[in-house]
Amino acid sequence: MSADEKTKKLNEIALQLRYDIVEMIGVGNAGHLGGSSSLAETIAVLYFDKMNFNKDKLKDPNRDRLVLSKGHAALIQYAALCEAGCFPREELKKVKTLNGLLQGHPDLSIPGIEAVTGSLGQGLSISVGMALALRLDKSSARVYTIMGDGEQSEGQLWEAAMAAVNFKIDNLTAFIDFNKLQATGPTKDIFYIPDLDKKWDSFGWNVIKADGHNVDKIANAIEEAKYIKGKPSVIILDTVKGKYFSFAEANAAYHNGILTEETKNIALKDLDAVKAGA
Ligand SMILES: Cc1ncc(C[n+]2csc(CCOP(=O)(O)OP(=O)(O)O)c2C)c(N)n1
Repeated sequence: MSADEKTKKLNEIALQLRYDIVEMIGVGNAGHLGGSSSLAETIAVLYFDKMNFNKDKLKDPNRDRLVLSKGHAALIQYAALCEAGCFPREELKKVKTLNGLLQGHPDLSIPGIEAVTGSLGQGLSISVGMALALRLDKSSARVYTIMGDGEQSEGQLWEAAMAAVNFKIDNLTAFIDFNKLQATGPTKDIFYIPDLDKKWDSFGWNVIKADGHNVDKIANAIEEAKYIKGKPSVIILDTVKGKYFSFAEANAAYHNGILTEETKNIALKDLDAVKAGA
């Protein structure tokens, strides 16, 4: 496959993941549209290009692990696991129902999920433990962790950040979904952490910045991180919360907003327009 074909394919997958998110939320239900769609390109690149991930080898000791520390954005991970064939499509219609496989936050009962998350701040600690264990096993597998920018106010995360540097962990790549919003408004108005890049740098991490909606830039950043030895890397993704949904872009109301018949139709039209322009 040529580089251009790969870019096109990954953009198509990212778009499909957004269609899946809309399908999962449905009408009359709340769902994390904003923080899921800001990650569509990153999740597409990880599962469908960069990670050693095979739906038929979910317990392979050498598989790469993805820990979604911002577990409330589970819909984007469910969409990718579904597109990869980990469970039937019918499950998408049963999200958050009593008999459904897919619950509001990632759970180990779901094929392909590596960690239970949702209580913000914990994913990096889990990932540091995983990365250390893989190193002890002399495995070539990598651990990927996705955090939110609002999540950066969680203290446990900084403890894990220091531990990762102390243990010279270089089989771990973290991401920050820098979409500038959290649940109820702008991150800077709720808990302002200026110079996120300098903070991570001062903690001893290799810091990379990337356009979080450009699949090539994301892929390059992931590749660059792989070759940094003796310390972990963090990729700060410049993203838009609610990307491609006209009513939800940069709108905190759609952190976990309800879709009506009308907004669902607008959402589908927005995605159709992206598809037509692609
Ligand atoms: C420990 C903890 N405190 C509070 C919450 C409730 N909560 C869920 S999402 C969220 C906002 C997270 O913001 P951010 O990390 O920026 O996520 P994004 O905007 O990318 O969805 C909060 C406070 C939680 N899940 N865990």
